[in-house]
Amino acid sequence: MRRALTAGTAVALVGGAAMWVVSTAGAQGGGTVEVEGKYSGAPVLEKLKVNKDTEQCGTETVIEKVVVGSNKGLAYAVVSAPGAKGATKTKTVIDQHGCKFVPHVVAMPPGEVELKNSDGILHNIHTYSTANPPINKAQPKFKKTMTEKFEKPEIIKLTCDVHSWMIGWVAVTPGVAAVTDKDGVAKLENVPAGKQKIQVWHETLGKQEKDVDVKAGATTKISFEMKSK
Ligand SMILES: [Cu+2]
Repeated sequence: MRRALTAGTAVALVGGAAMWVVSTAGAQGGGTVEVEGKYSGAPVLEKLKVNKDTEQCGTETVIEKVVVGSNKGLAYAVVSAPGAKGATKTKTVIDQHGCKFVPHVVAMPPGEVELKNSDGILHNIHTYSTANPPINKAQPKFKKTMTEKFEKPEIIKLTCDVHSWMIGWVAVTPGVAAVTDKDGVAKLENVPAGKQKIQVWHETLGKQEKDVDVKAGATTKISFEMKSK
């Protein structure tokens, strides 16, 4: 009787191990979604004369509202797969450099963000948010880094009250997300195979949603086009 029980336990363990192997293979069995954003209109750039902190800020700046690259590629669009959970990412860093937020748009999982002040002048972090507590904090010239937390999914506008033209965006997304580069391309890695929704957001052009059928171990390409409002 005792022997039979032992044998039964061993079989169950082997069964458990086999299932574990299968589920690991499933987690790695995602695919890549390559998203290409297009905008057929002209870039929208607002030039401004600057008369303060000109040593760091320059005497003219550009507010980039719609940035269009080669082949009509739309830059700075946030692309995300809300159905792809458990995104891991290295620490998110936003620098204040040349009196601009660099990068202009970031996508990050809920958690910490490091705000750098490489200009070495007074900046001020002022966020506009509803799900996350708003931040309105001076970052004096001697404070090279500040760490803040955005724990709730939301698109947060970042401004500086010292330099009115400074605008940045932080897309806090629980799923896999990326920002389109200067040619309008963003890659979402490790998206689970099968039908997924892809959400697109642009600061002045709005939102779109696309369906994609993700193939394990392969790259699926999709595109979207945004129009001026
Ligand atoms: Cu500033």
